Amino acid sequence: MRIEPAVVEEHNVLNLSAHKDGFDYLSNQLSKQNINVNNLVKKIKDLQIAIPSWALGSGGTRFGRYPGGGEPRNLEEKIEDIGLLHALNQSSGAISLHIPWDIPDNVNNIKSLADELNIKFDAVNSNTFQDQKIQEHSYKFGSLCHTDAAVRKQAVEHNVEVIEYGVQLGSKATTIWLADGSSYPGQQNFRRALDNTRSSLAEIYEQMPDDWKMLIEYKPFEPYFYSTVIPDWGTSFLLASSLGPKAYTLVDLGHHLPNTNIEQIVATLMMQRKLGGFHFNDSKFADDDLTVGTIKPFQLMLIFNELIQGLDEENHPPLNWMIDASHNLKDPLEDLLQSVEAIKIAYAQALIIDRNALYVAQESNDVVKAQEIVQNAFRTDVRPLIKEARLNSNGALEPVNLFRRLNVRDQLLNERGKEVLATGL
Ligand code: PSV
Ligand code: MN
Repeated sequence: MRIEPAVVEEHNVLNLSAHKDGFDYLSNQLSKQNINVNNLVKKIKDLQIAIPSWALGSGGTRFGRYPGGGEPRNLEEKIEDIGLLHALNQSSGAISLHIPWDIPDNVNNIKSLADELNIKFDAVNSNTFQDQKIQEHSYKFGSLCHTDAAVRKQAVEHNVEVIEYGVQLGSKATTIWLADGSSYPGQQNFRRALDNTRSSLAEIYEQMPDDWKMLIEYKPFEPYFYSTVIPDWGTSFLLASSLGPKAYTLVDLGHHLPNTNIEQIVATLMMQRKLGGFHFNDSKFADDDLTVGTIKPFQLMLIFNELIQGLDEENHPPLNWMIDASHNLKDPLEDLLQSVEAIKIAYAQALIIDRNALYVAQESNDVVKAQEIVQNAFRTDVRPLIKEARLNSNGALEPVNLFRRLNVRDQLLNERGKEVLATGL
């Protein structure tokens, strides 16, 4: 199924006057604060968020899964689903593949389908957290960190293969998340596990093209419960620094212990020019993979505040932005539309922070003023800016409404059936 531009245009005509009222009011308010609204809208419009191939199907917990049906059955259909999102919001113009779930049968066909739908290939992801049917050695006790050199070799070769698929498709980055760790005290020697991981990563790094980035994800728990080999940003930063300029740390919002100050981690990594990418989601307890911005929207804005400063002030290399969420209760496509919207809202709120005034308040230790400045931005309803940015790029003013009015899920159910389970978690 495809959504034609004329359908989006017709929807926009119907919603235009309501939007204009809100937008004119907000523009007026922002102009009084000396904010250039056109620049703001352009920045919001330019932010593209990659969609992971594994977020298009229903997620589950270890207790069960309740698929809604109509899920993509193969890579082509995953790209088509992202094409639907992109047609609606014009902000989801990239897919992130997970190998081996998404090995392309025919690279040229996949590339031309993606081109047709204006979709690029974001970072490619390796998978050494599951055993595949045809693989010789098991990852039960780790992959790049394994005590056995043969297992490490197999995992290195898999990662190199992932990069090769990425090169064929035009990706420029690989994301490595390792499940490696231990569940019981004494099970693993921390230092040897980290050292093995470092040398395995170095072998992968050597085979990566010069214009590529390696994004190293960290996570303090799960699937193992006592330790993980790369538990935190410090360990990821240590590895990225020892590997070289093409290696960076990747921050996944769900990969922190409760109450971690993620915005401060972002600031530090950006100071070191070592932040490589972002996985957006939200959480109440752990790696809940909830829709980004639902539980902690203020924190999301504060993170964007640091990201904007880092990108402006440190002249930091561009980041890979991606949603990494799971949809247990909602329609995955609707959830992804909400996610992109939430990211853009936080971005816009951070963009309207009066940075000069904040600097003065911080330097003079005016705590109340500094708090007022960030909270004023957070309490501004910036949604008309997001809609205006979508309108300017021929996206839909109300993407979720249009998705529902077009009965997209029913059509996908008719095409693909009810029983399909997309690959993923
Ligand atoms: C692990 O929890 C993770 O965040 C990594 O990014 C994986 O690649 C992804 O989820 C899906 O498995
Ligand atoms: Mn992730």
